[in-house]
Amino acid sequence: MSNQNTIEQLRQQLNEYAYHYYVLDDPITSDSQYDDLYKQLLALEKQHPHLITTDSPTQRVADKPLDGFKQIKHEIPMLSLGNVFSSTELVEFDKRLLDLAQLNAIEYSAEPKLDGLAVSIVYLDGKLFQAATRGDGTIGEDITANIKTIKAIPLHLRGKNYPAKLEVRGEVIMTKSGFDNYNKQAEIKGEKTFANPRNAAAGSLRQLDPRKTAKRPLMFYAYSIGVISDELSFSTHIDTLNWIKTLGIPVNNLNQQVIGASGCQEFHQMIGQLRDTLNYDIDGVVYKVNNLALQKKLGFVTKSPRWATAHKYPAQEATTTIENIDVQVGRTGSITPVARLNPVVVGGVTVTNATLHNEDEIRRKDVRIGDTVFVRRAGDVIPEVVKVVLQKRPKNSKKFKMPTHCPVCDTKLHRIEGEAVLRCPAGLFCDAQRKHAIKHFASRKALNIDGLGDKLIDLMVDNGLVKTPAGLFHLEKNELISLERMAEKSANNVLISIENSKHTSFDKFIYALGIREVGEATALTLAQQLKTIDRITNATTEELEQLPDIGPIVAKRITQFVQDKHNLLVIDELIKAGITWDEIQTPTADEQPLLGKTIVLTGSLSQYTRATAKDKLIQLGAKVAGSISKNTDLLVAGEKAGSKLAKAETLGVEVRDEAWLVSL
Ligand code: 5U1
Repeated sequence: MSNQNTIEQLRQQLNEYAYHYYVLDDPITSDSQYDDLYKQLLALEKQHPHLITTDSPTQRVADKPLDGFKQIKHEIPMLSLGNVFSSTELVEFDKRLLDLAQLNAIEYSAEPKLDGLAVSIVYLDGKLFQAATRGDGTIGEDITANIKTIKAIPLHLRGKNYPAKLEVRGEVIMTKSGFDNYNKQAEIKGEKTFANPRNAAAGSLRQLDPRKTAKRPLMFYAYSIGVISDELSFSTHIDTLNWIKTLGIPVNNLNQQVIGASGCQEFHQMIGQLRDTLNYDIDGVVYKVNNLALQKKLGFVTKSPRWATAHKYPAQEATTTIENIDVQVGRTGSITPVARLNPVVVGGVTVTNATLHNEDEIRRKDVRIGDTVFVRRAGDVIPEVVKVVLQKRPKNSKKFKMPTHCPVCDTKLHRIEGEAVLRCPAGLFCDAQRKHAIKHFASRKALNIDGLGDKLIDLMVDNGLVKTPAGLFHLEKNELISLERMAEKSANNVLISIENSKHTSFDKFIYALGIREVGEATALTLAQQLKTIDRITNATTEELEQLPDIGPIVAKRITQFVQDKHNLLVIDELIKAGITWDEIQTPTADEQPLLGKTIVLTGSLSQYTRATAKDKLIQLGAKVAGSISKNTDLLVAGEKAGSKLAKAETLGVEVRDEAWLVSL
């Protein structure tokens, strides 16, 4: 084969791999195989520089920084979108269009609205010619050199059926995982970090040196076309997007065709539930009239199309000021610094406190009292301080110093080597830990003591009625009635609930003890494998490590817990107080269809968090491993599965999807 043919074949192969990876979301090669081919191509092009073409995969990164960004006028203005913020406004939007179109129902393309940067990319004769930011909608900046570094964007369109000129519009984003990695690395190198993935994507595209942009984990999803030289042969927007995909350009795979306001509302809800599990930020969804002729008929209002609207979600991030910083004592004595904030609405909820995690984090982010900060609240996660707005730091900002003694019991705090957190070692003799331990013991997944809420537990501990979980079983009615706002009937109900909780299951009892790192799944393993409390309290770390899914850290936590004689005393008192459980049954093969199987999880899952999926697999009898090896029986691959999937395929490991896990 001639050098030219080899080079062309290598390019084709690399483009095909990229298409499967970025567009079809279905990789067919491993990263290392891709890299090998890339190196072969690079070497051949070096030997034969006259054969280099501008659309070769090796030509993504220009080797010189730009002097500045040229301005580019968009041939067709890049419009913005109108907004609806509620289902009432959505119904009004739909009704307005129904009236104008004289129809009974309208079909929409419903799409996630990515929180990135809108860009326009022009292809001439299939070759990426020019890319620009949206700018003010009429004039944007020439970011061609930077856009070319994004591997998801083809330098040459796929196939042969593309128009002479095609402008594709869409959003450049930075993935959440890429953003976290980028910020971590930037901190290590003492470089500028970004407040959120959107700012990171924007900052990356406004880089004058494309070699720097090339190192940023950027992604692109197309959502419409602009200028096109040929007449479109499609009658719907969704068909147009599907065609864009065949040209090798990524299109979001969550886009859906829906009917009417109710279909839009369902989509809004469904994407809202997925929001936290997605690897990119979204700030809403977009509804677009699907029929292109109807779009044309409906036309525009000033700067936005009448036929489309965005339906926003509450923002997950806001800025506010730090009024003070103090510390909280956790269930296991961990000391967490907490920022007391000027109240601010984040994700639809008023936030007054945000975690600062630990002393290292405060130092790393250089957070001070008086600072203006970005606060983020996503899903069930505790609000956290993400970044300081240094430009707004007041002159009198105050550094925070971690306490040396527990703010609740005054015991000297410890920092265990290798751990980031400070701890109060006083255990159940610290009132804060007492309260947490009793709350955990009574919680739904533990002994599930109805009517024993956090406030009541605080009152009981503050009034000296209970000191350990075992104390609950010695409570007297008159003691309860003596508490603030506790009537006789409520006191009776609480005592009945406590009595009813005495009979439980062994795994729930173990979970209720609140051993660090022992969640429900580990508690179940301990119960099923060791069967008696004595075997658990006498087990060595080596014995524990032999059990399915118990690693050295968990094993150490368990032995540390039982080495503390106060904990053994509490277990003893609980049993003496009358706590019982049925003998634990060894699960049947039917209940544990995955018994003995080693399973690896990869990619992002939409229905479960990774932790829940792991728990479910363990409950089904599987051992969950972190990496693929020849001993892996099965890989459960979610969305965007990458190198683990490729490795599994190379090793011939069976691969299943999330639906399979759900069906089990
Ligand atoms: N998914 C999507 N995002 N987004 C943003 N589609 C979409 N369309 C847009 C914008 C600004 O604008 C056109 C409908 C005008």
